[in-house]
Amino acid sequence: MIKNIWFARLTLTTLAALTPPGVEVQITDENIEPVDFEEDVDLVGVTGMLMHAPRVYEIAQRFRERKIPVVMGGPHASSLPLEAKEHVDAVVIGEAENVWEGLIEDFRKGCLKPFYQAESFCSMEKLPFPRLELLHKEAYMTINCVQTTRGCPHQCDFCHVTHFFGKTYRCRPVDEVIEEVKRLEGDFLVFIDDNITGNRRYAKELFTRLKPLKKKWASQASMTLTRDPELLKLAAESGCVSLFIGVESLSSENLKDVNKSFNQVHQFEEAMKAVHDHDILIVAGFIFGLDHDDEGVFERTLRFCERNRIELPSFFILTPLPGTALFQRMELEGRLLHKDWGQYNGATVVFKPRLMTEETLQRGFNWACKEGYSWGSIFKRVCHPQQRFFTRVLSNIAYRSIAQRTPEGYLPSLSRILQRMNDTIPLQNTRDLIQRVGEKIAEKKLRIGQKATDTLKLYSIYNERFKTLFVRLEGSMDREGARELVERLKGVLNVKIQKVILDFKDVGAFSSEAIALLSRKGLLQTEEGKLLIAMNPPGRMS
Ligand code: B12
Ligand code: SF4
Repeated sequence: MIKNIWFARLTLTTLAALTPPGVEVQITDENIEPVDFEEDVDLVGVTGMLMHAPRVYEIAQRFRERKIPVVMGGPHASSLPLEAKEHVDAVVIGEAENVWEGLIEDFRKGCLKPFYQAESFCSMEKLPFPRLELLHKEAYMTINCVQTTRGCPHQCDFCHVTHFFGKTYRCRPVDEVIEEVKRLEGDFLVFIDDNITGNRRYAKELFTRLKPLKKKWASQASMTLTRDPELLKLAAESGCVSLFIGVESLSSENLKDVNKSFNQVHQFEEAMKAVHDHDILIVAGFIFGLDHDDEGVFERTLRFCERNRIELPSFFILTPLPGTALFQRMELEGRLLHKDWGQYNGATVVFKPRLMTEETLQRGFNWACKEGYSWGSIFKRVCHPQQRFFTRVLSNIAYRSIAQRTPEGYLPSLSRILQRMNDTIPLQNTRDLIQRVGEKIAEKKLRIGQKATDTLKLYSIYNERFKTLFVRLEGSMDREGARELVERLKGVLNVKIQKVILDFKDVGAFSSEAIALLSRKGLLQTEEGKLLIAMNPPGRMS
């Protein structure tokens, strides 16, 4: 099943292509086959992401026991070269293009250096085509993987890409990409770029040149793509059938925290629709455990995916990768639980979340993975009259088989309550509204259609550690709004939620009846009995 969605990384096929002629190369991808530790080889190169580090070190040790030198490269070795060096003979920091040949030369002369690092990023021109023929093609959905750019113009705090490539975005000459694509067998390929539309002009040229090849392709792009209708249209016309989009969070505060404010929450639904209108399947990435995530995040996110018919939701637990701004911050705040890299896999909690316990985050994530790929949820997301229905169903079945392996989870008990706490309350009566600054709005003939004031919005966040619910209110409050608020608060104060903090500063207008009700219930006073809202209304307030 997993084979149906698994494609090959370009790392080892790229290294093979960079290897000088005359050196025989063999590739083993441990995702699909075991390593033969008795293999007759002279030099071993190993790679891996952070979570693979313990296994990479084990593999290195087995070969070194046989006195076969081992070289390590890749994202992990590049972030923590000193650690890696303790387990291997040489470490390649960063890209291999400008150093691999020299390293092999040193090896031949018997003078392997401990570290190799190029002085600058490599040129993207005339890169050799990866040696895809060295892979077992039957083990993957496709081995047709091509890279058109390296890096990303953005710098999200949790992402390793900008740390690895610097704040550069390098594009290969379009001619060379087209030549590589033409040589591929079959009509489907994956562009393994981190953000294929990072340079719109380049992407438009690439997509225009791809059109006549009549291939179908999948890739990753940031949400900014959806703001350029011409680019999106070109992507679809050039054969784009699926995009991984990092949505990350439905909270603007979270996105701001991780330097991803270019994802605009209020545009999400429109953005998803734009992609679907071009018949492109969406694989959407969401991160759980960001600092403004409370127990309600799991259900809220899953319902968003169902409402927007996101074909393949991908949930991750926030994972601080060494070298990233996020890692630095977490380390400084003393929030890392350990440095057992094997568990830094995006599915295990390795830090102290701010508003939840570690257990709630882990169980909630497990619940979202399982529930998101339950038949009911799959049905809600894929049942609509668009093309490629079977692709949508089959890829969901493959994802489901992975999700099934997730350990048991549960929906945190407060999830429902928190969803209800956030439902907007419509304003029923504009009569008698008094603005915070002290004028009667009704006298100014407030129209009910006025966006800013015709509702009472609630933004609730629950801090599990302090058992406190924080509710920020925004808009206008009439008697019905106040009554509904009181009702909801009665419902939330239970064994788990012990304290509620209400923030009225963004409520622009109250009716006098609302004020009366709130103060009767003691909601307008601080714990010390001080009045919370200075209304200064004209006339007497009841
Ligand atoms: C394709 C891809 C995937 C595919 C992998 C498919 C597969 N068969 O493994 C999928 C989508 C499944 C995937 C999943 C994940 N991925 Co991923 N993925 C990538 C991506 C976009 C491209 C990889 C690639 O082919 N690169 C092209 C090659 C040429 O570049 P390279 O690998 O860096 O290799 C160069 C150098 O590093 C060096 N080098 C590398 N290894 C070695 C070894 C030797 C001996 C030498 C000499 C040199 C050398 O030489 C190469 C040429 O210069 C990278 C980002 C990127 N741009 O690389 C992220 C990336 C590798 N993924 C990353 C992550 C975190 C993940 C996940 C853990 C995400 C998650 N939270 O679940 C999962 C893990 C899945 C798993 N179980 O393996 C991180 C790794 C960060 C880290 N420090 O470990 C990256 C860097 C992206 C990021 N956002 O930060 N991923
Ligand atoms: S947009 Fe994507 S690839 Fe670029 S820095 Fe952010 S997470 Fe990384």
